[in-house]
Amino acid sequence: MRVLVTGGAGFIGANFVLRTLQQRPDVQITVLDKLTYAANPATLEPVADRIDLVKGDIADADLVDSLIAATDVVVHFAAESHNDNSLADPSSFVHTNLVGTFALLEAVRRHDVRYHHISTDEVYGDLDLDDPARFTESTAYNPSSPYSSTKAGSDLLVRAWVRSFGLRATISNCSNNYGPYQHIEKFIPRQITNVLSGVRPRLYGDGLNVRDWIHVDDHNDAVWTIIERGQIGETYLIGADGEVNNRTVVETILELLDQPADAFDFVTDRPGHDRRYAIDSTRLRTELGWRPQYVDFRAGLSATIDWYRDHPDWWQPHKQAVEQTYATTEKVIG
Ligand code: NAD
Ligand code: TDX
Repeated sequence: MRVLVTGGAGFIGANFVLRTLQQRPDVQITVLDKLTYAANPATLEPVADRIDLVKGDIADADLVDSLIAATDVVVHFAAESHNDNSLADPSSFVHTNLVGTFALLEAVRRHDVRYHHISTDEVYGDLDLDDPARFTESTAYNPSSPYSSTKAGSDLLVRAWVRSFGLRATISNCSNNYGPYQHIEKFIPRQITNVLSGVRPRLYGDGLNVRDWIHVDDHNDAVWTIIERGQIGETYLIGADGEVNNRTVVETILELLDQPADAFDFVTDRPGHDRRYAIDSTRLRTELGWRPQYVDFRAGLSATIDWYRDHPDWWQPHKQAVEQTYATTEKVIG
């Protein structure tokens, strides 16, 4: 089977490539990645001779057409993925998440190729802390940020291409991922590498916002489950019942790194900050038989801390620039 992985040099895509090579040696992988600031080519260096890595933009219709003509399945991870960046400048989010997805869909349509679309639970907006509800496949779309609205738009393009043109596509909407190779602009690796650098972790607002954490390997196993057994035209929510508030995550990181649990700062809140995400993944579990392997968040977090501690060469060269960018908007408030 020939698989085209867009965004395969980013966090989730690279973990997908590495795990697929380990577990499915017969799969031939081509990665299409623009190698933006979010990519770290070092992640794929150890497998460079086992994959084709094409540097290019998913919105480049000619390039995308030629690659899709020679593949059996497209797994579309490529995106601008960080909410804070989308608030500072949304333009690349519209380009990649909307125009880029459009170029892929048109090529997939021309060549009748199987397509799996990676998306996020953020398309559903947020829930109150005391709301017993969780997101399901039938929750109405209500995105809050430029990032989540462009992801929502890309999902809707896929749904329309399925209905109008009979595209052989599936969609998955997953909750917050953690694990190795995640860019240090994101919450968990930012705080881990802060503590490892002698800097205090930073919580937005009151720190009580809830995210539903899932290990990246569980996400990627679910993606393969959907590619192999998912029903064409359908959407599956991926989540591992991992709801935790941000303050608890920071306190756990501090404790695991032998620091006082209160050695963090509160900083200015993110504008429009979604309060809580929560996924009900019953459909994926009952219809397709998927189960998460990482059911102990503290153990998964501990392993992730070990990974960052053991791989300073992967993240240290980028730490100062990431923190300088945050420093332009962030103020300590307590
Ligand atoms: P990431 O930012 O770590 O990686 C994105 C990759 O896409 C990078 O390698 C980047 O170079 C590439 N890219 C960006 N623009 C491109 C373009 N125009 N053409 C080609 N490549 C381009 O993101 P991630 O966290 O790995 O997220 C991957 C996917 O999963 C995204 O679609 C995201 O919306 C989705 N998702 C992420 C999470 C999460 O918690 N990180 C949760 C649910 C869904
Ligand atoms: O320094 C920080 N302090 C802080 O309190 C950072 C970077 C974040 N936060 C908060 C904001 C969120 O409540 O932590 C939570 C997680 O923040 P992010 O890592 O930026 O993730 P989020 O905005 O929830 O979006 C993530 O999950 C869904 C991914 O970045 C998206 O790509 C994915 O779709």
